[in-house]
Amino acid sequence: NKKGFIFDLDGVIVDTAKYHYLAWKKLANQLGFEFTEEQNELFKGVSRKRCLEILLEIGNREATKEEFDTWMIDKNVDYLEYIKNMDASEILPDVPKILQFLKENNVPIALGSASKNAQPILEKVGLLHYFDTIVDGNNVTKAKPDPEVFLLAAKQLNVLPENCVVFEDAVAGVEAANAANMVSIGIGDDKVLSEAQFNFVDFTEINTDFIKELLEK
Ligand code: G16
Ligand code: MG
Repeated sequence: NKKGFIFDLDGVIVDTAKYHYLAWKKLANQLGFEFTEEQNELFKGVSRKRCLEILLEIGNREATKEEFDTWMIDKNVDYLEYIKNMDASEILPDVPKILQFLKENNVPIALGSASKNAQPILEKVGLLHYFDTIVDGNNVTKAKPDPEVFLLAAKQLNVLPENCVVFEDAVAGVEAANAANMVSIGIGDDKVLSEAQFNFVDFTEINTDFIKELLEK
């Protein structure tokens, strides 16, 4: 039974959460309220539209349809400015080691991200060539915790969902992987990601023997 590996982007491959945070904070401040890093946790793995809805709830602000659309665009323009100069130095530790090991073992690899900016980011950091397919905010209609993004990735890899392994840093993403009947591996705080089947602080804690075991299961 052929295996497939699916990686989330933000918080797993690169730490773009800090740039998303800066862009949302700028918008919040323009609208006259504060937005904390703690509140930003709720935004991880969540679609841009849903993020703005939550932000407006936090600030107790109403928006017309027109304002809503404008603010989504404003946030993304700022975000793109923050990530403009991203390069390989922003890849999280030991991510290339795992990707390389999977490639050497001919394991198909997918990206499963909520972000509409996923492909240009992978290009900037020089990891695009590892991915056999990219499923992101441009291809899915239902956001995590809905399993759509991961099920579509499995389909495109031509691997059964139960033979897929997902790396995720967000609660919504771990829930999505579990709902897809995949092996969920939480990257980050195990108290936050308690629903994950396995948990590691980051990829430096994952050795290739562990990956081999997953491949042989
Ligand atoms: C990411 C981030 C979210 C962000 C979403 C949409 O998801 O974690 O904070 O809101 O993408 O991003 P964009 O505005 O670039 O389309 P993931 O699934 O990669 O962690
Ligand atoms: Mg993420």
